[in-house]
Amino acid sequence: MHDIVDLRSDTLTLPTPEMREAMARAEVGDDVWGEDPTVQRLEALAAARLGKEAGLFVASGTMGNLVSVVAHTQAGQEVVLDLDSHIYNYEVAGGTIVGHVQMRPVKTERGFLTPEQVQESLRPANIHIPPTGLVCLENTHNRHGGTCCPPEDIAAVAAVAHGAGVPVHIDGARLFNAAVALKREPRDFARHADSVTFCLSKGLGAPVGSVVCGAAPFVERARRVRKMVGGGMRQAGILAAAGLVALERMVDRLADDHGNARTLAEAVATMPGLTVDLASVQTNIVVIRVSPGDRTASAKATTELVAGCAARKVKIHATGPTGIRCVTHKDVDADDIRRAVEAFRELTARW
Ligand code: TLP
Repeated sequence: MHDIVDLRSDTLTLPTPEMREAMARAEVGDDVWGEDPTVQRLEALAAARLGKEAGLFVASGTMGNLVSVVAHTQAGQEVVLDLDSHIYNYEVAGGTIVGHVQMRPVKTERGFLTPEQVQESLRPANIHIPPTGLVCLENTHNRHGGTCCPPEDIAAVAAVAHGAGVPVHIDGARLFNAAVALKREPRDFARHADSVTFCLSKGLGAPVGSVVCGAAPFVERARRVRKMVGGGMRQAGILAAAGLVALERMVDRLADDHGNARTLAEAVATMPGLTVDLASVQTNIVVIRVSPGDRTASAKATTELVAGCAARKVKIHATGPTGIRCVTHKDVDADDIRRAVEAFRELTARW
């Protein structure tokens, strides 16, 4: 039980005592000089978990995706990705600005490009047309409610891209949630992709950082791009030490977060004026539609719901005029979920 139930994001997780301890003791050096042993241990462990040759510790998921997009592509190429993807919507057009690539968003059913959609999006060789330089996937999918894409589906998409000589990047900010939910190894997902970014600072609880994994030459290019965007960090082992604890200790417990999300979703789905697509609740995200009346009434109800929850010390996030997202994580327990359900119940009782 916590004083405040914070369901706004799993990015709000606080480092564990073990992480703080590891940070205090971390052996460090200048990582730009290649002399930080703790960063090197984290990069090696991450690469091993994902079955890749090398890893690169970066400041954030956004930086991981940016350096990957830029390292894979050349200026003037096109990147095929889902319309609702984080890279397209929430990363401040970094790939376009830094890498000079054009984004080609494709509307998908559940956030995952199909092999047919990738096939249709590949550009023919023609003097007028930007060549396709990269396909990006997102797993789990944030805007679609934490849905998982199984390794077999990734393989099918990658086969089409690779057939045309186009690399595949996975924004796996929450890849470990997908692995735990589908009871598969992280490397099963990564195997079909040329690069994967995953975040240490979401459900895994580390204070800062993500890791990009891929083949050694790709990671070397990504390392140069990281330096270019100011991400060459010095005694970064202080941060990497927490990341090691995250990878070694915090993966299996993600199943608890998934159970809590399910409990919350099933309760909310029974409440008047609230809708949850229970099929999409596969990991730690619950996307709620608020529609007790017409659009204006629903938007007002959404604002009131967020404020009413806050007054009950339950923090939730409005993703749009009539959408709410709740994310479970290690700092939300079963009692907290009961309090959140109670708050929703009181606030919707008279709708
Ligand atoms: N997502 C954050 C916000 O930016 C929306 C959140 O609270 O969910 N890929 C995916 C799929 C993400 O969900 C996020 C963060 C990122 C990349 C970026 O990671 P950071 O925040 O470390 O730059």
